Amino acid sequence: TSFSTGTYSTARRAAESEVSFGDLDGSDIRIGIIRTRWNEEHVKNLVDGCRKALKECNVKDENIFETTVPGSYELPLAARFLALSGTVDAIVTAGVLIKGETLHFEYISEAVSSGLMSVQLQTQTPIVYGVLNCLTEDQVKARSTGDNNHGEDWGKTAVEMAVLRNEAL
Ligand code: DLZ
Repeated sequence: TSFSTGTYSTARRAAESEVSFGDLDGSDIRIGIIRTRWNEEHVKNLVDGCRKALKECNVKDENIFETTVPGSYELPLAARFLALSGTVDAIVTAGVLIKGETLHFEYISEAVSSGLMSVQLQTQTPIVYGVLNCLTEDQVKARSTGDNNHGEDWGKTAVEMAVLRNEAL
């Protein structure tokens, strides 16, 4: 099937070698971005990185749908609503959790991570886990700016997984 001989093998080669993810064709791919309003400045940098990568993969601006939620804890349910709407081929979540003085961080991190995994398995819609879980704001900056903007990886992952989904379903 195309699942085993097409994009999947391309993706595997890319993971194992220097093949550029930019080779992926996102020209017919629809991407949803769900971003949090918590830690807005950092999330903006990550979303900018994501959009840059989507552009490099030829995803059209009109095929990118963006919405916001209050905080990371809201991401799984919002992702489920968007996935079930059938309007996107993959979803990028974008949030930043920074550890405070209580156990809040641990509970939310775990809930969001397992919640997003459940949603993508239940809906067969790839959900990119775009949540930074950091101990300090400096750690966030080191992962959301310059040459190490994780948002770029999230965008490329979304296109790769969307292509895989559309081949598999
Ligand atoms: C309440 C809260 C706190 C303390 N910290 C963060 C954070 O660092 N990052 C984040 O995305 N959200 C935070 N929130 C908000 C929760 O995710 C959530 O929006 C509220 O608990 C309401 O459900």
